[in-house]
Amino acid sequence: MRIDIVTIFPAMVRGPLSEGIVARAIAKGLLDVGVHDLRDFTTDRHRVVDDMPFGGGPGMVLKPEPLFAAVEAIVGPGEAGRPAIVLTSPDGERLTHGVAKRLAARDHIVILCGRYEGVDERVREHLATETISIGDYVLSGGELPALVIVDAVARLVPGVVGDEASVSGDTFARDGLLDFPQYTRPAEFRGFGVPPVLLSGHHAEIERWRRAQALERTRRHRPDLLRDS
Ligand code: 9D3
Repeated sequence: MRIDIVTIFPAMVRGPLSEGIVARAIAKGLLDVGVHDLRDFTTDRHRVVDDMPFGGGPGMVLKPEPLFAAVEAIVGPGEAGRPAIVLTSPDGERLTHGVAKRLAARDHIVILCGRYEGVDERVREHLATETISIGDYVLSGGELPALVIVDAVARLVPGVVGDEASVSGDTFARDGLLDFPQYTRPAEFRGFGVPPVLLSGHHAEIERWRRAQALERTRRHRPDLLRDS
C-alpha cells in the first residue's frame, strides 16, 4: 500500500512516521509513505498557497491550483485502480473503524491536509474522492488527522501488526464492545490487587468475566455502541 500526504508542514508529519508500528511497516516494505510540501507545487516567486475568501470574512483559504498540481504529480498518468483522494476537514465524514477498513482495501491513498479557515470548495468537489474528519473538536489543521488516518489504516494492512489476533480482538473490531480491563504482574502493587478470577486459571470463567466487563464499560461510556448494533 502507498500513502501520500500533501501538507504545508511536512516536518510535522515526518516525525511521527519515523516511530512505532508505522515506521516498522515502512521498513518491512508493507507500506510506503510519501510526504509532500504543498509549496513545492506553487508557481509564483513567493510560493503562496492561500488567499482571501471571495465574499469576505476572516482568515485565509487554501488555493486550488497547488493542490490539483500536487495530486496530478503524485498520481501516475495511467495508475491502475484510481487512488482514494482524501481531504481532511472538520466537516467531513467521521473516521470510524469502518472507514479505516474501506481505505485499507485501497492500493494508494493521497491525503490532502486542510488548514486555515478552509480549502477552496472546488478541491472537495472535483479533486477529493472523500472528505474525512477525526472527530468533533477543532484542530489547527489536517496534519494530525492525516497521521491518525495513516495509523488506523496501516494496522489493518496484513502483516503490519505482528499478532493478527490483536487486530481482530481490538475494540470495535471484536464485536463492537469496548475492551475489558487488562492486568499484568505484580499481582499486588502498592496494596492494589488484581481480580482473583484472572489468577484462577479457569478459562471459561475468565472469558465470562471479560465479556461482562466489556459490556458494562460499553453501557457506561458508550451506550451508543449498544444501540447501534
Ligand atoms: C468548523 C470550523 N471552521 C469554521 C470556520 C473553521 C476551521 C477550523 C479548523 C477550518 C479548519 C480547521 C482545521 N481543522 C482541520 O483541518 C481538520 C480537523 C479538525 O479540526 N477536527 C477534526 N478533524 C479534522 S480533519 C481536518
